[in-house]
Amino acid sequence: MNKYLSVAEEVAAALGANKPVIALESTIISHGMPWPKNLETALAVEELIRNCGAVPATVALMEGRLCAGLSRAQLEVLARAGSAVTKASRRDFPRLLASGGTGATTVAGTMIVAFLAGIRIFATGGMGGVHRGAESSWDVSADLEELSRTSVCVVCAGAKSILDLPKTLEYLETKGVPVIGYKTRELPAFYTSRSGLELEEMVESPGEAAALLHAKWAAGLEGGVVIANPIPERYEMKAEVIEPLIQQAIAEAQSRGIAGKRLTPFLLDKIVEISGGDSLESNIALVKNNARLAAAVASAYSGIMEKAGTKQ
Ligand code: PSU
Ligand code: MN
Repeated sequence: MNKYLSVAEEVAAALGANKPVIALESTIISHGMPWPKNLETALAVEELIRNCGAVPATVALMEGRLCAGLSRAQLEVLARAGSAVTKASRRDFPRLLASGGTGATTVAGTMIVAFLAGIRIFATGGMGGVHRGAESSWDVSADLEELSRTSVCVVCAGAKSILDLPKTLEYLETKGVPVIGYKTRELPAFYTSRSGLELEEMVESPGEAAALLHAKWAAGLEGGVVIANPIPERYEMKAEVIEPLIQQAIAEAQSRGIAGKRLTPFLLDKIVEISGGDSLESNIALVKNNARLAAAVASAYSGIMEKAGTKQ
């Protein structure tokens, strides 16, 4: 047992009984949405997962511990503190663990803790990727490296076009990460269901997705998988509406010299600010949509593992 790992009782019991468990990230709470919508959404997503017959495990580093499954009070600490909480990716873990610090985990950070805890399916909004202008800034999210090495499935709505989506797909291909469209052959672009970028793989059902995960990992092919689930049509934003806002946010980041780990949170914040509440409502809707799909995939995956007579 990893001495830094702390798995909530409910989560440990579910894993022990081979019941579906869904990991959730906390950067989306502290850095991705404003108070109090962030707490409301975190609680609503956990409840939705329970209603789907799975157990939620929100992940964070709390006082030097890698936590899978947070109490309401812990969720509230992360939500109230917002950007004052460290954004924790793989690079930041050692410092926080050694100093007893607290951090909100990114997609990469959440994958690490999920895997250590034995959780294979993780639901979020959007993943990190290759930033626009990466040819000079070299800004490539650690999420992509983590996907290449850690065997967790990330269910997301693709990636925001704050990123360079074609380069993000190229990078994932190089790293051997399957990107699977859920009922689509096109990479979804977070607020919009379509990006015009073709995907190599698609599945039509949660069972098909679970079978693919099982095949990959049972064959000894380590590493993550992305299930790209388009935002439901009624919550979609028009590309003509969101794209200029993204351009504006990127331009402001550039003129203020914002780079490194501060860039993504800055862009997320700016887009919410300049779009009024619209982008936030779309964001919340797609996270819930991903949680629902993740629960269905996790149930199917548990079924396969049960038949195979092994624990997840
Ligand atoms: N993209 C979003 N919402 C988010 C993030 C990205 O649409 O909340 C967060 C996730 O936690 C992701 C992180 O893992 O930002 C990526 O940050 P960076 O680009 O610095 O790697
Ligand atoms: Mn970066």
